Amino acid sequence: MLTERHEGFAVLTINRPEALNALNPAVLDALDQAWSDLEADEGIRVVVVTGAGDRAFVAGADIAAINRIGSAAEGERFARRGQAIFDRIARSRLVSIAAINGYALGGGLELAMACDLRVAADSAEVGQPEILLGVIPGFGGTQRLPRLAGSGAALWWILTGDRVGANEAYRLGVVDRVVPKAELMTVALDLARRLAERAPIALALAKRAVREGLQGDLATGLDLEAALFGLTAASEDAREGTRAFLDKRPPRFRGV
Ligand code: CO8
Repeated sequence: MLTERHEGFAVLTINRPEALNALNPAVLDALDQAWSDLEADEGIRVVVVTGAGDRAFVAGADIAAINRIGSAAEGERFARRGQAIFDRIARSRLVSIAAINGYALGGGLELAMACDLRVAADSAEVGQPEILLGVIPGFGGTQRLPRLAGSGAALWWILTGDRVGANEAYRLGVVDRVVPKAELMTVALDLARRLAERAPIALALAKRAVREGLQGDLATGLDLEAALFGLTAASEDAREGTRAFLDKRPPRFRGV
């Protein structure tokens, strides 16, 4: 795992290019640890997640490790471990951007879908090919893909195992932007930089309102929104943001 810190944001690179960044237990542990370190760093508010090399974001969970699973209980433990790490990313105060630089398959697409925003290179290919190996997605794909693309497209991808190009993934709402491959990191880093300039409390609570709101019914979500709006409105950054607008100057947010 490579972590590169910038002003307000970090770039996390899954670094196992010889296996197209496949997620074995050691890579999952390293991802979990790297995320803990970034969450503990108050200077970091946004994380770009990408894959090393120019071929893959992440080509899935490690197939050799899946082959060694000896029982249903062991398989369930492996699935729960990956789910817990990805869910932590989804619930984190850190806003995450997946920069999909190539294959995002199986656990790789599941990692990208746990992120808040997805920018893909036009040459990227995504999919849930687990069924071709005799298993089903286990790191959240059966749940997050239908939430993004609807049940028809999700079932199509999961039942066929077909790989899909970045533009089709964009059409279905699975990725949010498609850019020429050479521009991918420039676009992702520029987005990270802009988000890191936003009022920190509002940034984290806006993410929470959308993410948690989607878990329940509309009335519960509206209650949550009102409560979180109250917290942002009472912050010093809200005084500063509104005063700066009235004074016709850029705001200076401090995260308080
Ligand atoms: N696991 C382990 N090694 C991999 C993986 C992987 N997922 N993907 C690629 N590699 C390795 C290859 O074995 C190869 O290694 P080596 O050079 O030592 O032979 C190296 O990466 C390069 O790959 P290829 O030679 O295959 O490269 P190609 O350009 O021919 O093909 C593909 C690229 C199409 C991406 C091809 O590598 C491929 O199909 N990979 C597998 C994709 C896949 O099926 N992913 C889903 C895996 S299952 C999963 O993610 C389940 C998640 C939930 C699990 C829940 C717990 C049980």
